[in-house]
Amino acid sequence: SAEELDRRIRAAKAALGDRLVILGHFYQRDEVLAYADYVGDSFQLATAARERTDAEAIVFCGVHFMAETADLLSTAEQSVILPNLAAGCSMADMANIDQVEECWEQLTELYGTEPDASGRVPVIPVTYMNSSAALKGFCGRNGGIVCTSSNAQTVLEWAFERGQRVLFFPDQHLGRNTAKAMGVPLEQMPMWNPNKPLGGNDATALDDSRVILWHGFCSVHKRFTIDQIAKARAEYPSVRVIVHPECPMPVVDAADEAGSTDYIRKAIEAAPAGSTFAIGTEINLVQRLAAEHPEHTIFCLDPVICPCSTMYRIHPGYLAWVLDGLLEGQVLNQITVSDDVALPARIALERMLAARP
Ligand code: CIZ
Ligand code: SF4
Repeated sequence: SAEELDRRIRAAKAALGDRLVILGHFYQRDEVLAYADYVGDSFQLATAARERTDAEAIVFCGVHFMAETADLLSTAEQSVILPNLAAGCSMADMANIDQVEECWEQLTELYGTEPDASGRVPVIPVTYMNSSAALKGFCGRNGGIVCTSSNAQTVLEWAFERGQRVLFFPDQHLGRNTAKAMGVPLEQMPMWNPNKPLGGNDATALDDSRVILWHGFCSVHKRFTIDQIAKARAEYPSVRVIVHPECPMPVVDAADEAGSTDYIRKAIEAAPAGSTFAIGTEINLVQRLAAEHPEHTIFCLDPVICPCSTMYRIHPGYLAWVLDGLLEGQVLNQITVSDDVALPARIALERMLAARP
């Protein structure tokens, strides 16, 4: 029962004390976040993992790539635990290392490896944080870098200083929305479809390319539509519409603003009381923001409650199970990134941290 689980989780937390840290992503359900020592987005949580070197066990209530990132940034003595191994991310799964290597080979054939007159290499790979450690490692090995939804523009600027073009994966929407805001024309953003030779793109599109977009998307954020925005504006003429940059381009264009979770939170916090917000991002986060800010009217653009289905796979039962394991000296569901991947992946993450203004 819920009471029984609550009792087990609290008892384990009390017994383990500072040896345990529980991290909870913004998109987790409230029943799980009730036990989290830190709540944040994937990058904030990875940073928390790095700061809590006193904790032997890091239990990550989020999805697989986030637990991997926590393992990359934590010490070798710490173990990272994902309460349910089936909590993946459908977007991260849309680009696997074999497909990316294959793409890279074809792009190298097409563009060669020679830098241009100003020393810029033909292609710089950029991976969104929402990707496997293997892809972060790929970027580390090939002159590339990681980005988050908060620093995507800074990272693309970094990449354009060093490369003639960017290969951006896995999220086409974040890549397109960010590059468009920087003035890159849509014609110079061909899409790479890993299922077709040369991405199924004609060579001309690839010749003129500035950003080659991978064919990935977030199944939660791609649900938002311009009709939902029109409806919100009709109902609340003064509404501020803020969407996440993982939303499709027409939705980002129709919104008042687009930004990361952190951006959305800060915008709400800075607004005068009595403001109305329509938010295009994951429902658990939107409902929590609404509960935390009774002085505003805050609602989700999508009227159909739609959480991230893989985030939802973490529930208190799994949390209680891994904590009981720790009490018995067992590390269940440990996430480890092997050194051959971890070393270059850390390089790509370090480049991102250094690129930050
Ligand atoms: O869509 C997601 O999963 C996001 C934005 C995660 C994160 O924390 O960056
Ligand atoms: Fe992946 Fe989207 Fe879920 Fe985030 S919200 S974990 S990007 S499927």
